[in-house]
Amino acid sequence: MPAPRTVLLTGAAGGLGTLMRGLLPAYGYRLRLFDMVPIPGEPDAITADLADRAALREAVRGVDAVLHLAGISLEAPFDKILRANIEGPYNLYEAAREEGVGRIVFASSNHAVGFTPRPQGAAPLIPVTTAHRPDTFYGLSKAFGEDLAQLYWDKHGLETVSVRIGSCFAEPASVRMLSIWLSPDDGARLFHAALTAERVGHSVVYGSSANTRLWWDLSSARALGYEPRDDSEPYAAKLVAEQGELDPDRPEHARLGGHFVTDPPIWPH
Ligand code: NAI
Ligand code: 15L
Repeated sequence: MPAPRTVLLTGAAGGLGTLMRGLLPAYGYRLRLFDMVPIPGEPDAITADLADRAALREAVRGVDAVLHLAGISLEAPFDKILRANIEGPYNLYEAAREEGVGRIVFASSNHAVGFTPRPQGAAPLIPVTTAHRPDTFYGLSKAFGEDLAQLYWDKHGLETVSVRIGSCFAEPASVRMLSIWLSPDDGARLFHAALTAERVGHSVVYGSSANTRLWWDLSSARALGYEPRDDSEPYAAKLVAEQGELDPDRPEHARLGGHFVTDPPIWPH
C-alpha cells in the first residue's frame, strides 16, 4: 500500500464520484471533494463550478493528484458541453500547472471513439491508438480532453492517465454493457493504478472489467498495474433473454458508442 495521498476528486456528488468516495479511502487516499452541487453529509466539500478559476486554484493547492470526474456525462447542447467539458478541463489544467500538481486522472469516455466499429467474430480488440471518432458533442469533448492532456504533458510535464471508461455502474443494464462494463470495484482498482503507477506521461487506457465479451484492449491499463477481477458474464443470460443478442446490421449495435451513435444531436432551443 503506498503512503496516503491527498487527491482532489471532482464530480464527487455524481454517480461515479459517489462510488469512488466509498471505495478509494480503503487504498489510503485522503479525498478533497469538489462539485458544483453540495454533497449531503460532506460539509468540507468544495461547492464550486469548473468555471470558477479562483476556486479551482485553491482546490488543487497542495494535492498530490486530481481524479477529474466532473462534467456533463451525456450528450447535451454544444454551448453547455463547451463550458463544462472543454473550458472546464482547461481551467483545471491551468490551475494544476500553476500549483505544480504532478498528475491528473481524466475521466474520458468510450464515446471519444464511439463511431469505431465494434469487433465482430475473430476481429482483434480495439487498440487505444485507434483514431478519435466521437459520436456526439459529448464524445468530442472527451477527445478534446485527451488532446489537452497530451499538450500539458508535452509542454509542461504534467502527467495524465486518460481513462476511456466504458459503463461504470453497479451492474450492466444492457447487452452492449456486457462488453464495456467496469465494475465499481475494478473502477477503484483502475483509478488507484492510474494514480500510483510510475512515469505515465500521457497514457490512454480503456476502463472496463475483464469481460468475456470485451471489445477493447486492456493492455495499456494492465501496464499501469491494473488487474481487473470482475467479468459481466454472470449477467449475460438474463440480459440476452430480455434484449436479444446485438444485431450487426443496426448501427447502434455495430459501433462502440451504442445509441449515442444514432441519437440525434441536441440543438439549443
Ligand atoms: P454524473 O453526471 O453522475 O456526475 C457528474 C458530476 O459532475 C455531477 O455531480 C455534477 O454536478 C458535476 N459537474 C458537472 N458539471 C460541473 C461543473 N461545471 N462544475 C463542477 N461540477 C460539475 O456522471 P458520472 O456517471 O458520475 O460520470 C463521471 C465522469 O465520468 C464524467 O466526466 C463522465 O463523462 C465520465 N464517464 C462516466 C461513465 C460512467 O459509466 N459512469 C462512462 C464514461 C465516462
Ligand atoms: C458515458 O460516457 C456516460 O457517462 C455513461 O453514463 C454511460 O452512458 C456510458 O458512457 C456508456 O457508454 O454506457
